[in-house]
Amino acid sequence: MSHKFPDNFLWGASISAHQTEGAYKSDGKGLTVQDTRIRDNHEIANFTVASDHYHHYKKDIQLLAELSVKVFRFSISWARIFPQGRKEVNQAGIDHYQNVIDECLTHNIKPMITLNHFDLPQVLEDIGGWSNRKTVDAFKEYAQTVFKAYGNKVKYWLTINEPNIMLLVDQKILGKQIPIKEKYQQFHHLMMAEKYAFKFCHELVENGQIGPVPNISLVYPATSKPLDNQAALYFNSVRNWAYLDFSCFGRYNTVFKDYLKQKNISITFSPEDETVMKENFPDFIAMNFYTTMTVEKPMDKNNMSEGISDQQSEDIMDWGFYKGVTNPYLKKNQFNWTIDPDGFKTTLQTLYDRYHLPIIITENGLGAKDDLTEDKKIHDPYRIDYLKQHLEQALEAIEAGVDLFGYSPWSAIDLISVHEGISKRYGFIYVDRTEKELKQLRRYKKDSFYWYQKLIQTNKIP
Ligand code: BGP
Repeated sequence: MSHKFPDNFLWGASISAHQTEGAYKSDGKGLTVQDTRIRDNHEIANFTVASDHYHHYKKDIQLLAELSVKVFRFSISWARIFPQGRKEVNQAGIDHYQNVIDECLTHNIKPMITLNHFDLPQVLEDIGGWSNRKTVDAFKEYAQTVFKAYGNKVKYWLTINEPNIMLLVDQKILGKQIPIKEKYQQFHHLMMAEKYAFKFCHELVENGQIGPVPNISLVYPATSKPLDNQAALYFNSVRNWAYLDFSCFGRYNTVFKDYLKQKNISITFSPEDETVMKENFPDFIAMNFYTTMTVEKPMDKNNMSEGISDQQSEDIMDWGFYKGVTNPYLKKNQFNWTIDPDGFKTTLQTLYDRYHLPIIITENGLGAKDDLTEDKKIHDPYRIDYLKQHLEQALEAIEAGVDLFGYSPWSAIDLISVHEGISKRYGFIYVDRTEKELKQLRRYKKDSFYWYQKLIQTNKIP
């Protein structure tokens, strides 16, 4: 075996709009739930400035071209296109992404666009957000508009980033607790919105390809006790498979349905749902992967609640079903997320054998506190190490038969972490966000930039 990645492998790098763009009120943009989210308002962590990618996009794409990436995953801010969520299109918003796409194409980089990444327009949130079926109608209008505007230039599309995490696991992302009765209905509305995205992409974009974007963390049982295995089955079904089974098979799995039944929750379907969900399917799966999780069957109701607090942490608690525990066999990063490259291979194999669809990794990476040295260097061997270990496993998965056609890690440039602001960085490109730099936000290439560049150019892990 050559231990090289396939010749046409899509190497990429990823970002999202609200974590990088800034310019939160510029050129007619409406506010989003991320702009209004209550959080530490310190300038350095501020999403309203972020990495000011809105004004630096040319420079950033030029750097990505130097990195040699073949694909750039970014999201469109819905509120730039429709400041009121629907109806009146903001031409400046359309033009902005047209320019970003053209800049990518000039450098021979394929754009891969996420329709929505955690930033619902605030006006829609004000009418109940995803609880209100009208938000699905607004999304349909938005998706059609975007496909019509850019479909002649963009082949790869992603639907809505991580509905499984945003609604079922980690409410910190939205900065608020959604009442339990509403959360599963919201989830269903998101699932239906995605089905319409599949439908419109296939109708409006010639040769267009579209995929769901789950965050998958495979769940292990803490011991070989049958009840711990059952806990893992339930958490796997709720966290990982509820979303993808609906996308790829057009139904919720029985374990998820039983989970809802035991919680006395029912989901309301609209008359057209049955047809739309069974007729529209993805072309590939875009998977975000950071870690794996370990659970046991909870036996003590003390301190147990329905809510789950942090996406990857151990403090998952769901009485009657599962409880997160430390996995003694895995190391952790500075922010307490476990590191599990072997689990990455297992996840890829599990995913491929379950859905039989091509897979591209659209997020994987290490969040860390990076230091800019006096001579403007960033030495990040820990990031290189993380990426290397995961890519070795990705290569093994490919050699074992998994149809993995690309890898687009998180993140292209430094951005504002959802949970930790700018103190947690992921990028290959450092963004100087010290107070005195807030106007310039200068970019510097990290050691990992040169490492990844070499990897892409040789198709081989250095
Ligand atoms: C994913 C999100 C990203 C990203 C990442 C890391 O779930 O899609 O937007 O931020 O998690 O999370 P964090 O920023 O909290 O480190």
